[in-house]
Order: sequence, then structure tokens, then C-alpha cells
Amino acid sequence: MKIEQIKTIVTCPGRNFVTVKVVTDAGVYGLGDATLNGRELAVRTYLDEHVIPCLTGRDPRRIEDIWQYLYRGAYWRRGPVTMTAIAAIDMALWDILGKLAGMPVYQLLGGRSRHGLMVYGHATGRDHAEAIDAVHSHIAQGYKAIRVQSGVPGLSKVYGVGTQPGHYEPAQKGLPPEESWDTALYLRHTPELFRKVREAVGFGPHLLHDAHHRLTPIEAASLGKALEPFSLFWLEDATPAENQEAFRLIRQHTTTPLAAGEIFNSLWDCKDLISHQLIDYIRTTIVHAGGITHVRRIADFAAIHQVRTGFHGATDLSPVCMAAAVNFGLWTPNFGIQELMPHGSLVDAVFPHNYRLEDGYLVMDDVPGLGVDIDERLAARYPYERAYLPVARLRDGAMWNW
Ligand code: CS2
Ligand code: MG
Repeated sequence: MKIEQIKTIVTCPGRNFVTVKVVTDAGVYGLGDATLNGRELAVRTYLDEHVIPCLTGRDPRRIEDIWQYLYRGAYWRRGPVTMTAIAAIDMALWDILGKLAGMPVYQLLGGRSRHGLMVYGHATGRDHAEAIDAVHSHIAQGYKAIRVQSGVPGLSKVYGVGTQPGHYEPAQKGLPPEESWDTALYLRHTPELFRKVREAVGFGPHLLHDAHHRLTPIEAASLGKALEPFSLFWLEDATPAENQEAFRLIRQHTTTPLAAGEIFNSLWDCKDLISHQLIDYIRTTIVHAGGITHVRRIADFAAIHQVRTGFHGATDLSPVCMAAAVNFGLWTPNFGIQELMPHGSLVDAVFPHNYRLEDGYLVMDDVPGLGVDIDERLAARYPYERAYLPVARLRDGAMWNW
């Protein structure tokens, strides 16, 4: 059996997605997500110019060998562009293997560990009252876990808070918007938000919060401590994690569980965080960390250190990645939670899929492969549009962290 053709499909049904389609001579094809928010065309070029020409004619069932070929063989290891490109090919090959076997990919990984994946939804509000309304509406929709973000008085815009409750889009059309940031205002405001949310809904629902890497380690430690009475499921990306040691300081001061890793690309980015048990949840995703083949290694490494998965699942991860995440989460023994920001109906039409939300859990029917497709004709009607995440500047104009 041979790989006959591989193509990259770029489409923008409201936001940009890059998809890989691997076609075999056996009449089956596989899909992989290759979307890297704000850097989409770099991955497409990497695939088109440097990966695809090396793969045509190979046996698509040699998933491990192709992974090692693309990772070890390239000389230049790791990095978001490389690992997203490898991930896309890897996902597509697992999809093909599932179709050949007539089984969902989770069966190939070792079968179901659970009936569905507990997800967390996004409750956002421009102020506390709006955020609390959004929490109520998520509870009414059956969500068992809810991330809460709100506007901060004194800051005109806060990332992760939409213009309407419950919705925000990570990227904006055009060049990167600039937002201003003030850590002191944020730190004053956030514990108060969670005090009010707990007062309004009690301790039943799981609550989560994302600090988007904006804090220093000591600021993160103080926020974690201030949030302890409100019993969070996790505090996410409290500080930038290039220096994995930074989390040791946070850990010394707080028992609020910590999550990190949505921007990591390999096990090497989280090895120390996991082995020293400095985090509780690893957010590294299939699309940005080398596909199912590599994320399985991360999850297994995490399992022996009692770290659970909590994959990134914002709207910039396509339904192809979500389908892979659902298959993965049904199997992985140390699954923790899955982020869910539902795509709109147009994205769902471009990527028809088999997973769905039922009473706060993502479930899927048994279909061969990943259980997702692409409507190429519809996709072609929405060409790429330049779009970026915002950047953050401090009050004095200096650039600040993501
Ligand atoms: C966020 C995302 O979902 C999350 O936890 O951090 O909005 C993230 O910033 C974007 O997906 C980046 O592309
Ligand atoms: Mg995040």
C-alpha cells in the first residue's frame, strides 16, 4: 500500500484552518489538522516544500517510522512549525489505519477507558455580573466544568473575554491588535470574581481560570493562594514556562492545581514540569505536539507522575484535531478534562464530524478512523484571510508576555 498524494487545504470559514489530506492507493484517505494560529502559512509551506515530497510512495501504515523519519531525520528538531506539520501527517495516518481496520482510532490505542470526555466551557463577561450570568447559562446547558474570565475595571480589553457572553475568537482579522495590560489591576480583581461566582453557584461545578502567561512566578503564587478558598479545578498558564523551574516557586506557595502546556511542542518542553510534579494537568495538544504518536508518549510519561491531561481546545484547533482528541481522551487512562469552545455552524459544515456534546461530556459513535471529514468544495469558498492574536503592552508601552 502506498501514499499516492498529499495535499494541504487552507480555508477560512470565519477563521483560518490548515488541513492535510493523505490519499492512498487503497481507496482510503486520512485527515490531519495543521493549524498554527497566526502562523498558518508557515506550516503549509513546511509541509508542501519539505515534507510532502519525501512521503509520496511510502507505506502509510508505517506510522512510527514516518514519525521518526520526520523528527529525527530533519536534523532541526522540535519547534511549533515542525511539530505541527509532523502532527498533521501523523493524525492523517492514524485516520487511515482506523479506516483500514474498520475501527475508531481509540480502539487502536487500546480501547475505551470511559464513556465520554468531561469538558469545560467558557463563561466570559465584560464584568462580574455578566460572567456570573454566563456561568449560570453553562450550568443550565449541562456543563460540569466552566472556565471563568471577566473584564477588569480600568482595562479596555482583556484577552479571553468576548464581546458577547460565552464567545471570543482568539485571532482578529488584519494585523495584530494591541491591548494594554496591568497586572496589579488583574490581581486585585480576580479573587473577587471567584468569590462572587462561588457565592452564586456554590461548590458543585468545577471552575477554571486562565492567566495567559501574564504573571511573574511570585505573582502567580500569590494569585494561586488567594484563589484557594474557591477550590479551582485549575489555574492555567500562570507564568511563561520556558524556564520550567519557575513553577517550583509557585508550587511552594499554593495548593491550587496548575495547568500548562498549550504552547509546548514536545515532551522536552514539559519533562521537568511533569517529573518534578510541578503541574497537575498537561495541556499539550495533538495538533501542536507531533500528533497522536508523540502526545501518547507525553501522556504515558505524565501518568507515572500522576499528572493528567487537559488538552487545549480553543476554536483555532480544527474539528479534525478535536476528533483526534476525543479518540485519544476516550482511551487515555490519565485523562483529566478537555477544553471545548464549540465551533460555529459554518466550521461544522466544512468539517462534518461524529463527536458531540451530551450532558457536559464529548461522546462519539463508533465509526472507522477519527470520525471527521472535510467538504473541500465548501472549504474552497473561504480563502485564507490574514489574522493574528493580539499582543499585550504594559501601561508604559513596553511589550508584555503571552
Ligand atoms: C487560550 C486560547 O484556550 C485557551 O486556553 O489560551 O485562547 C489560546 O490563547 C489560543 O487558542 C491561541 O491560539
Ligand atoms: Mg490557555
